[in-house]
Amino acid sequence: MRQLLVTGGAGFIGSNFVHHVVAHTDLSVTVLDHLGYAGHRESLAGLPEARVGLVVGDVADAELVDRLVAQADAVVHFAAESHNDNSLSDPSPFVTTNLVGTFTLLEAARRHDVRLHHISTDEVYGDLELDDPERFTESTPYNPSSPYSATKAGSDLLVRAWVRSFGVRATLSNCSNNYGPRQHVEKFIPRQVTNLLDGGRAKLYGRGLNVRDWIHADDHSSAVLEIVQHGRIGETYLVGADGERSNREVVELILTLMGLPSDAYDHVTDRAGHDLRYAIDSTKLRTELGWTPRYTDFEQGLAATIDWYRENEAWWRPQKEATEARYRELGHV
Ligand code: NAD
Ligand code: TDX
Repeated sequence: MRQLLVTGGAGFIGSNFVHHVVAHTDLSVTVLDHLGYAGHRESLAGLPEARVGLVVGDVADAELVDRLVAQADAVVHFAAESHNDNSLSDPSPFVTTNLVGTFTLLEAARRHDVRLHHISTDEVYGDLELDDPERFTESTPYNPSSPYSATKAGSDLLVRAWVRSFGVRATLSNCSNNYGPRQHVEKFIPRQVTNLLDGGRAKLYGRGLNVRDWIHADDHSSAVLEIVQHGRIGETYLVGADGERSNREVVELILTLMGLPSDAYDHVTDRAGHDLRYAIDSTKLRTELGWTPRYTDFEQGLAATIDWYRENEAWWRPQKEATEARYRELGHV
């Protein structure tokens, strides 16, 4: 394997993956990204031009995708509309990118017999009660709640069908909530950090009791690389780092790490259909492929992430005003 095609590689997790691949392998990467509101050319800055190229285009553009897939030894498919709140106000691009985009890649992978790894989310499984002793596993039934998670669930099922019916060489992974550098300021952690850097307040949906299972994006990247190189075709691997925390705990920790009173946040209008809790059991990935996360201390990873936003205002500032304007329209302020 020499050449990867990485879709969505100018987004949050995709760009972290490209940085990870460059640092830890000899592989070359072509990024396919339409540079929508969540994609940033700057997220690939500093990477060696000889090893990383960017093609600006759409994953649902069959002709372009066919050409790029034909040139790749493997495809890693991150491109998606990724934000639940956006999917509640306008689901349409979620259907086009997440479903039609994945279909388009699968058809190209089928034509050219190129291996494909599909990136997905734990949200396809719906949510858990706070006191449920079980966590999501590879055999948990699908039960998505939002238009975002429904389109991700649909894309997973397309991949599984293309493996079974057409022999496409694909693997899947479903990961929990990522944090780290280069995450769009619409997402929970960067929104709070940049609000506070601007002298504003942290914003907690509802009572803040919802639980997310946090993993550093670099640990997600090492898991994906492991699966691309050693995962079994047709298999799904759950990716998580035992990082369950309530949103309120996370906000309080951010405030404390930034030297502010831990109660300096507002409760704002809750998200419609808000999933209560996600939790991943990543035993299969750990035992079968020997993967372990590096960022086991959430507080340390969060502090480093806060520092990244403090030091990289030029990266996030252009997104901030439009994002908060959208949140004002949605009432989450
Ligand atoms: P993101 O929104 O930061 O990045 C998505 C990238 O895809 C952007 O660069 C965007 O420009 C690109 N893109 C979107 N539509 C496209 C299209 N039609 N054609 C080409 N490029 C397109 O999202 P992210 O958080 O980095 O998520 C990446 C993937 O990981 C998604 O598939 C998401 O479902 C999955 N995932 C995310 C998380 C998380 O916590 N963020 C957790 C589990 C899984
Ligand atoms: O301002 C906020 N206040 C708040 O309390 C925002 C933006 C969010 N929240 C809450 C909602 C969620 O319970 O924080 C939690 C995390 O919210 P998001 O960052 O929007 O993430 P989530 O909806 O959990 O989905 C994320 O993880 C799974 C990613 O956005 C998805 O792409 C991924 O599939």
